[in-house]
Amino acid sequence: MSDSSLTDSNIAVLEQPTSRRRFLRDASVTALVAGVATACKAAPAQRARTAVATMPGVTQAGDVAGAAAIRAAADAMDAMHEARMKAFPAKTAGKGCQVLDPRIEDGVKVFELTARKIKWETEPGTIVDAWAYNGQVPGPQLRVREGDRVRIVLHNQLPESTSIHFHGLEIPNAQDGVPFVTQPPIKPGQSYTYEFTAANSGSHMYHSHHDSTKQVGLGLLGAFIVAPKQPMAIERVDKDFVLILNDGMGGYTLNGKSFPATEPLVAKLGDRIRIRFMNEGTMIHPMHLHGMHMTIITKDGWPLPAPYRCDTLNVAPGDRWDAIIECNNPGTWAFHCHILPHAESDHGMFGMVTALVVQQ
Ligand SMILES: [Cu+2]
Repeated sequence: MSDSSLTDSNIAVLEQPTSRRRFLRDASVTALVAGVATACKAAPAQRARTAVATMPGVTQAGDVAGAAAIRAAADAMDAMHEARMKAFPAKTAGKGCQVLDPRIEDGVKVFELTARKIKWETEPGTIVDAWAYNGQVPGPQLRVREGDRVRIVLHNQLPESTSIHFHGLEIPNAQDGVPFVTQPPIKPGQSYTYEFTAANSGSHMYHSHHDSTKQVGLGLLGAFIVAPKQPMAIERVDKDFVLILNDGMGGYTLNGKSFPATEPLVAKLGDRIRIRFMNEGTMIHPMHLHGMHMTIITKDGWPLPAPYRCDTLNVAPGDRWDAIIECNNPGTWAFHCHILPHAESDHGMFGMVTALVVQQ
């Protein structure tokens, strides 16, 4: 991770009195555990001299103890930040957004989805109640080609009725998945079949459209990607990543995980990569990439008349944006939501943070 983002965020945190008080309380506990307090006691005079030398205006002998305490607190905070950073990418149980291969029946691509309650680990030791398709948050990634006939069979093993809406797909009204508008709710224990032709290509989504604040927030969502018959030249990429943003009951997540359990995007120097941003949450998330720009080529699956460049992309709820990145700057680059409370606290980075790793 680059130091510049950490510095900016830390300053923001330090300027918040309530965070500062909470930090000092937590820091004292962490310092004891980490042995930082012991180290401070071992050389208080040295630490105080160093601190005083770097604090203009501190001239009284009585300030020395205060300076030592400030330095000890700073060390304790830095130790917490370092520990979270060094844990990345942390291992957790379960991986969402895995590509689900369809079975083919008379030329139709058939996907089976089972919705049920699961336990989901968002970061090491943080296990939340989730509602999931096929045991994954996000649900499995469905990939078809423009013009394909598609059948989705949903088995509802939830304690509530549900439905699936295919977000962005232009399909017959009866398949739109909205209870009491286009279909009855799918009751607990029932199965339901959707079938349509994938007419418009692009990065789309599927999610519950029943009690959806709760059901989508708990994890009933996924990517539905329709490859175009005639791709644009710029779409020919070395790697194709899906990044689903959510801010529901699992907290601030990228593909169902919070930093440091988020997955880094790894590319080789010279690679051209694609990132398909999808927001299944209820808040806007401006995703900011360090070190390189993004070229935005599609919105909601539709090619932009004039692709544009940016390093911060506002992704609103329901949005899909596709970005191309020419990976021409080697290193490990921070890549995070720039609403800072979604990305960093006084304890270090969390939530909507990952990295683009450009290997030489
Ligand atoms: Cu955010």
